[in-house]
Amino acid sequence: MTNLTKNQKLINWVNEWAQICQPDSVYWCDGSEEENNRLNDMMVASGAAVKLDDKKRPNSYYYQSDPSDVARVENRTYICTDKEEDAGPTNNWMSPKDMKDILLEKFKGCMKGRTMYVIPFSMGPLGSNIAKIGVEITDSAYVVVNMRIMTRMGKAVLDVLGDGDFIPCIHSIGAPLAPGQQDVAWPCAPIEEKYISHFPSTSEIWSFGSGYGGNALLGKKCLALRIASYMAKQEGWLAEHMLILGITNPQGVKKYIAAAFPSACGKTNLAMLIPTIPGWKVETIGDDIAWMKFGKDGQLYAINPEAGFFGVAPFTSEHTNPNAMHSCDKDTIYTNVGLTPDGDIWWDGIGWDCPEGTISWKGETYTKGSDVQVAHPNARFTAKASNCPCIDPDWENPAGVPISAILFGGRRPSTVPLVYEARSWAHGTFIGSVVGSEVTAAAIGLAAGVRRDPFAMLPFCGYNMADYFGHWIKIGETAPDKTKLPKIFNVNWFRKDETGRWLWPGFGENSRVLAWIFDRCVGKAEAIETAIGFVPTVDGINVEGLDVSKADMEELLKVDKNLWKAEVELIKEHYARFGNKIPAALSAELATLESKLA
Ligand code: SAT
Ligand code: MN
Repeated sequence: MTNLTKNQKLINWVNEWAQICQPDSVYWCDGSEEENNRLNDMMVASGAAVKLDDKKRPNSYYYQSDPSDVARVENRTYICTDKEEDAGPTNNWMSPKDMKDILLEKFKGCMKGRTMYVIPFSMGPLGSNIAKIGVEITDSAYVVVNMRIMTRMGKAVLDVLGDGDFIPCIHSIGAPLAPGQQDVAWPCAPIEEKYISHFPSTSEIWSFGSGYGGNALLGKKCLALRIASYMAKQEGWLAEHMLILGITNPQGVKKYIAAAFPSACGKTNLAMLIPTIPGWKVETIGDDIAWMKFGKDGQLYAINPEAGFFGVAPFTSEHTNPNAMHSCDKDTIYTNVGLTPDGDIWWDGIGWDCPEGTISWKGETYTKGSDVQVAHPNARFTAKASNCPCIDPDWENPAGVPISAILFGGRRPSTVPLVYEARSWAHGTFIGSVVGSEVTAAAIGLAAGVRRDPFAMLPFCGYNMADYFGHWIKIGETAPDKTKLPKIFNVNWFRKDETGRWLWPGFGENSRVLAWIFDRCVGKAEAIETAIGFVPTVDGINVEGLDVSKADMEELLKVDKNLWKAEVELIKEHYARFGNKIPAALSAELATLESKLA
């Protein structure tokens, strides 16, 4: 029983699942600091967590996962719809009935010997008309303390919910304890028993067997992307795998940009970028997810549904991303990084040598010259957005921020120029539909190599991806004021020359490209129209003080017709996957590109 809510539907739902999962007790999370401290103390006492040195890393904790549970499991992630076609060719599919039959068996008694935590959470600022409320049931206290950072969580959410509807999210690590059985530090189920299941038509999430990241923190990829993308299609808005940043020019004019890149393309780095060009400023709204809706003024407004960053730790440093480094100075949960003998953390690329005696994510001891992998490549920090030094003053504005530009991009060593602008919303949709990049360490079970990752949504689209393309086209066609639609751009920080040398320095220097984009949005910067869209003139991008030659700049902005003809053939192969479901507007864009290249 709880006195935190009178929502009978919620209480009944929790009781029903308590009967199925048979936990020793049910605990309703109020989200208080006292509760958080209690759970942290409990996990330190049980050996699941280590409290880091309070002077070095105040209020921060360290976890090692089970070696089998280190990332999202795409091959165990399902979209459950009545018809397979509605999940589409890019999702694993099972019928809702078959999946629920399998999972109900698994959930039976799965929380024996454990506590069932009830986590009310809001994706988006409490009370925002773009926000959604979910309730996650979990048997993992690690999930509770992570959800407290990543979402608005606890009693305040129940107060806003009242007797309204919530998105039910059921999670178990799938490791019941027999009477007297000793627990392990990171309990979870074997890989073939993990199921990350989504039921879009009933807005439900059932996740079994994993305690890690997006498999277990169900507000993030499961709700805010897979379920929300389906809702967004029904309701006429956009739920996207995009960072949101605010950029201010030297005259004090501010614009907001949303950007989608596949994992491992530096999304968090771009969201927190420190411009190298004088007078410009970048501030962060979010680093992973954007929910966008048209406002009464006809502009597209975005909120970040999250409240924290679940960032990849390795190669985050004072050099690559000082703002991310300082976001995790305190109040942070570290998972699968190294633990140093003085109670600090370490990972590859952190900017200093690994201290002797550091404990690896697998519990091995590092000594100089040993080949111990200290941090897992997908090691993470869970940090509060409010601790980010460059957080935007409007990051919690319930109305969101008006979006002027949308960027797409991937890791493309050749063919794709540093930046180009779409001719129209439909052309921009085409550009988003063909985004491609390298496979990320955040996803296991995939062959390495370059893959298409449309809109960076491949693992996150809760319905048929071709219908999702169609939804994007429709958003453009039905926009309340087409002149106020964001401009769409493609960027590529990853161009190389034939010798494999990077042509563009990246990081803070990307502000030069953002400045060009900003100026395009206010009708200032120069561009030339090419077959693929508008490309900057060779001196269109400010390279003052930058060691990039004119020849390199020409190469970076070149549209090589032969390479693009080959690209067109690859795009046809990519589209073929969706058969005749590809929207006519996108086939037309492809035909236009082909004819412009002829
Ligand atoms: O584990 S998460 O899904 O939260 C992060 C990622 O895999 O991109
Ligand atoms: Mn992501």
